[in-house]
Amino acid sequence: MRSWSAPKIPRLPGAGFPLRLFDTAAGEVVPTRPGPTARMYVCGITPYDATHLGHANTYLAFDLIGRAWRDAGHEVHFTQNTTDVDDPLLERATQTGVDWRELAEREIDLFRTDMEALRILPPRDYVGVTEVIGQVAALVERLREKGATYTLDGDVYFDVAAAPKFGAVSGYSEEHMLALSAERGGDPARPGKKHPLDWLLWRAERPGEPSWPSALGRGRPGWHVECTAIALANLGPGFDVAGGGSDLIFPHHECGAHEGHVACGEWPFAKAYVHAGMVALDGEKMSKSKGNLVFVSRLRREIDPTAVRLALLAHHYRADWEWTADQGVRAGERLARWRSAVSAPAGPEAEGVLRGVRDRLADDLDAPGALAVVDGWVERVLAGEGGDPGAPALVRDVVDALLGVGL
Ligand code: 5CA
Ligand code: ZN
Repeated sequence: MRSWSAPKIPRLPGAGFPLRLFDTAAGEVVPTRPGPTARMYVCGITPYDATHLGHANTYLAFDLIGRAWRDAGHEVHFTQNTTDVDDPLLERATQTGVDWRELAEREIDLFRTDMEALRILPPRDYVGVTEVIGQVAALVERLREKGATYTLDGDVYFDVAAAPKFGAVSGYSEEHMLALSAERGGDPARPGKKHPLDWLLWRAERPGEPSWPSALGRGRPGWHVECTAIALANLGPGFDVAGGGSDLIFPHHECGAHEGHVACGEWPFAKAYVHAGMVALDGEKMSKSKGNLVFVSRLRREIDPTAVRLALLAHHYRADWEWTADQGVRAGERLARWRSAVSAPAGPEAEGVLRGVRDRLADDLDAPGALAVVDGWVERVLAGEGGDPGAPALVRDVVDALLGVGL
């Protein structure tokens, strides 16, 4: 699938610090140790509605990771899927009388435009599940050959008993897992399953639903296995970061990790599982199913998209927080101050800004700390301090390359 276009990234003097990130599986901040090419998989949208601020917040977190790795001298191989066939998409298409393919195409297009407006670095591989059904089915086959699956009325399930490390990613209790499974697309109560936490790998054809031929019979992929297959095909096992919002910790990333483990015999499937916090509106997590959404496409007509990005950066990526309109106003004011300061003929030396922003981002993406470093320099310029005629241009480049904020 076509990705979106990449913003230009200015080159900065020297190199950034090694990046440390909070790994959900480890339960602590750990150093990332990528090779010359850092490999990252980030779960993409289910395209049945427009991009909201929660999505934007999540994709911004992984954009910062890509920028920090690049700055530290790595190439970045970034892969993202689109869940372009799944129950919520099909349900929405039926409700609105639109063909599911048309709905997906329209929302993916809007997503690309939103990502470009927010200067999110594009994935190298942007893969729609419907483009790789054969790959997904082949992975399910492989899991079947390993004895990790069983069939129930034509549907193929992963047998959780075949995953010796189940729970290692989320660390959740079985009770909590059962509750989340029911809430997030699983079917713990389905009669005939060996264990309530067994998950669907291949859904046999149902009347009126799209399906594809495969060695497993006609049908379509279950959710988790699509990401495992796409990550494996593009990045291989043992990649550096698997990521998404914290609502993907369980079951999505937990299940995917064990599919990868059983299929490849390698653990961990991803070296770090990184999760962004949830953005809320009116006291509840923003979600397409609840409808309490602030769409990026609408917001960026009201305020400068660069201010939208700054408003998101003002929160730590792991925090859960609630959107309020005044945050957009404050971000707009900050943007105006920054723009005014980098337009000054000179400013106090900016090496410290470069070092400070690098330092804050390397420490588990402390974007609010990085903004404070820039604010400090900006306030001095606006108070009339000069000195170095090269400083404003350097700050402009630092903010652009590392924070993705174009001044
Ligand atoms: N297609 C699957 C992943 S394979 C999916 O979860 N799609 S989604 O459209 O529901 O979400 C896309 C990404 O945005 C996921 O990483 C999800 O964790 C994140 N996300 C969804 N809602 C929010 C929210 N309110 N705040 C922050 N991130 C969110
Ligand atoms: Zn995914």
